[in-house]
Amino acid sequence: MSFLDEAQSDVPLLSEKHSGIPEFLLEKAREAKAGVFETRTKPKATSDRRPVIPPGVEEQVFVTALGELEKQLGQDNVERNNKPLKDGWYMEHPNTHDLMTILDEEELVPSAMVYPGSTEEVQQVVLWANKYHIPISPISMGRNLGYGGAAPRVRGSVLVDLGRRMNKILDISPEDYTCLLEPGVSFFALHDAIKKKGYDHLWIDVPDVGGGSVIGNTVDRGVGYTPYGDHWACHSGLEVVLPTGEVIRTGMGALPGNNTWQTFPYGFGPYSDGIFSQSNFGIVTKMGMTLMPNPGGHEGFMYTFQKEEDLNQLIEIIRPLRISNILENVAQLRHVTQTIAVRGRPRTDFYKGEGTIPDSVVHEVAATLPIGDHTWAYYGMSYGPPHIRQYKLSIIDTEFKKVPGARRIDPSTLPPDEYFWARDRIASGTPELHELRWVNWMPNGAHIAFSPVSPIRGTDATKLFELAKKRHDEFGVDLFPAFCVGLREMHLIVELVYDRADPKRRKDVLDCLRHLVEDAAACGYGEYRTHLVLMDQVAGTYNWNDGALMKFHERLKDALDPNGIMAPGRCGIWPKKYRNRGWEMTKASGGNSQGDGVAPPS
Ligand code: EUG
Repeated sequence: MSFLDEAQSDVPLLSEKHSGIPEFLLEKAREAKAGVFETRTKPKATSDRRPVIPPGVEEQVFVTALGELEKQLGQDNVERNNKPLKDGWYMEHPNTHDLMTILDEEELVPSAMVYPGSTEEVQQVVLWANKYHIPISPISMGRNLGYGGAAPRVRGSVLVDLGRRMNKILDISPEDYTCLLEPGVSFFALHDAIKKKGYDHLWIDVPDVGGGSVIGNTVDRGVGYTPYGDHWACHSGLEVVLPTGEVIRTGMGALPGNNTWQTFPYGFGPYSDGIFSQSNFGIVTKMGMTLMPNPGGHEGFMYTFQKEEDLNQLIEIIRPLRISNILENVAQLRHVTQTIAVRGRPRTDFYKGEGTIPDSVVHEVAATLPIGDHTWAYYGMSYGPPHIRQYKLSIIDTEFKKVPGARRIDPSTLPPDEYFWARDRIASGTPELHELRWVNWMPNGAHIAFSPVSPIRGTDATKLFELAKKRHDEFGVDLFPAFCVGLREMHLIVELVYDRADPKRRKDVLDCLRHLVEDAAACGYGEYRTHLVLMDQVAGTYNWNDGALMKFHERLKDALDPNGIMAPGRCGIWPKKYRNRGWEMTKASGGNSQGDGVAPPS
């Protein structure tokens, strides 16, 4: 009936569990957890559920097949998904469904979860899937929250949870500044291991929340906030199990006896790595990652800007500074509404009305914050020893202050629990947990991201902001935009927060997202990454020359995965036997994720 037992159990530590929290963040995690359960009204699921069957497979065949896999992997490593769907929260997330569900939570559920313990066992799972024509869906750790979490796109797929048993750091090289990882290594775990080894000269790059898998985040082309923020660009070398069961190593990994797998990403011949990111062409079982040298000092800085319209001028100032590396990291430019929400209090503390929270209320609350009233807050980082930083920071100060009303916030005036310090740690390679606090804005808070890419131009920033604002007003969703500034482009991340226990609000938010994707595409903008339920639509916007790119992806899919077993539908790529059967999710399909069966094996 209640979730008191869930709420009262302690947060697992990294020393106890591969997905656990490092000691230094335990108190913060306990507070975050209390906040999450304080606003939870969604009844806890208690009853067992009807077992789910993969499409195109008979129940009896499926049961026999699972029995066979149990013999190979061991009984503890094969689980049927017929138990109650237990939501947990970020640190204790489920692999049975999408914790941040936007559809009915029974839509995107696996039929079973399996836990291979080695690359060989991943191969066995893949061969098994081919034998019985069972769709499988790999996850590293399942913390891709806001983009689908652990869920498979095809209901009834068998989830291959790699992280539980494949979570070793295989190598950290203090000479080459590289590491070699398995899928279950989180940013928390990698940071912890480097600290424990005393390698103070090595930095990692972390995203907003550090619980995710380094491999998972990188192959989904996630972003962090140091100069090494483009994770995909910073990886070197993959080991991949193909959909037919063979294993390959990419780049220098293909050369037996090499010592350059993690230092030279390309090897010889076609650069294959690309087809294993945001795809369903293979399961990455090992990945090399480059590490950043400790720059010998760092200094976080922050500026606020008063008016919404300042965006245009500010972005024009940022572009040349960023391209020339005076602004050195992937910084964030955040909107005041999210600044308020990231403090972790529910919206009802400030406003009890319907529709979006009024500007007057937002600014009244903002005026009481340590950083004062504003509309935009820029969080940046300068690296190097003091005299090097001073040179760059003085240029930045002169340029930013050209915006009327711009204010530099002196960090020494900010209390230790201020969000600024979380950004300060993230931009200097220390993982954090603070970000997810804005999920408490709504009861049973869930989030899903709209993530278009644009050049670093004032007109583009303004156009995307206005476009998002218009649709948010229409659907009554508070606007949480943050611009993450890469080297020549920006990822605008708009997080839509909703009550996941309220079907009406879920539908509103999904409708709003579908409009946003459509509106953006009409202006020539595309998303850099998206949620499972939006993948067909987003892939459909990348349709130059009569969909030539998707046709190419489908040819690769049919060649590499003739039985169509590997994560069907992921990133909009459907294997042959699913095509033309209504599996694509569009505006018209509403909340239904399932098509009309699959073609029989040929
Ligand atoms: C965030 C950042 C992302 C993303 C999703 C969420 C964090 C928002 C830069 O990429 O894809 C504050």
